[in-house]
Amino acid sequence: MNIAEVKHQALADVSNAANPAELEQARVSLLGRKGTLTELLRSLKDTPKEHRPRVGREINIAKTEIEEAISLRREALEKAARDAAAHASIDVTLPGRSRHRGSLHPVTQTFSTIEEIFVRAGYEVVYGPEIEDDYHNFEALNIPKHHPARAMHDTFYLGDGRLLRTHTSPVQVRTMETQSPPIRIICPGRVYRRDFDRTHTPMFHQVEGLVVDRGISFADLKGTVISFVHAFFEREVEVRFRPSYFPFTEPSAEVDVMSEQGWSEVMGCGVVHPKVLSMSGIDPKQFSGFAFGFGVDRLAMVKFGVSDLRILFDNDIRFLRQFG
Ligand code: 2NL
Repeated sequence: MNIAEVKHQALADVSNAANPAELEQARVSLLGRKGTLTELLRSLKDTPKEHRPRVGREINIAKTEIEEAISLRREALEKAARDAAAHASIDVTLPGRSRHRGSLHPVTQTFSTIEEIFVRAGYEVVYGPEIEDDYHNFEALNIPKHHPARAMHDTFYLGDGRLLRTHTSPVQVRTMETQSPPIRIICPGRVYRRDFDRTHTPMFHQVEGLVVDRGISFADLKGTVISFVHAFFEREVEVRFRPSYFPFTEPSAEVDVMSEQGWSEVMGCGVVHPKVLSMSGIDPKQFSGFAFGFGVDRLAMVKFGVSDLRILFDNDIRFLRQFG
């Protein structure tokens, strides 16, 4: 066989090798000690002297080409073997592993729902400091020193006259001091009281609302509260108003809603006490207002049917994942 024929046959043998063993067999029979190409090189000594350099070069070029073809074929066969093995071990019918997406905390979700409802009704959302002074947390709300209502608030005092706000009312007081009616605001935020059991945590979340304008009455308050409760629970839950007492409103009421667990108290409210208006620079002869306040955590509990408030703050991922 001449060089061209040997090369042609060699390349055919290489590409016909169906697996690594066959390829190795082809390599040995071409390049091995008794291989076709080796024999060809050996026959060089019988070639006339003047042709040897050219023929030698041609044989070496053919050898290099064959070696490259073997190497490429080996890679292709090995890849095919790997793919086959992988395919055999992967069950494409298995369900995928689910990825847990993070989600907002139920209290954060509840804040958002509440804010949306009131913003849609034309209210402004106002935030204020969590560290307050005695005046804005108590005095301005008609709760003087030694008033029994102070004991109910279980205040955390910082020892320098400052305190952790027990409600977000001081934000509303500051708004009345700096703005003139009409005022329509809600004040969401963290508040603090020294209280800890199934239904109380020392830090909780509150939203208070305040409307001050000409001719505001208890009827406006009642309509607002009922509309809010229906929007929040996404159905026309039964609502009842019970007479109550707060130093900062007169008359005052507490609001209950009917739920799976029977009547649940969800908020307090009332017509702003004229003294509270005048202390913050609003003339009670020209203006009147209503206010309300509720615990966001408690409202979230009633809505989601949770019975122990403390689990909202345990950060147990198994609990939180249910609100994704
Ligand atoms: C409750 C009761 C209430 C208010 C909060 C308020 C604020 C100002 C003036 C008058 Cl600046 N009132 N807030 C009024 C009635 C009830 O909350 O039980 N909250 C958890």
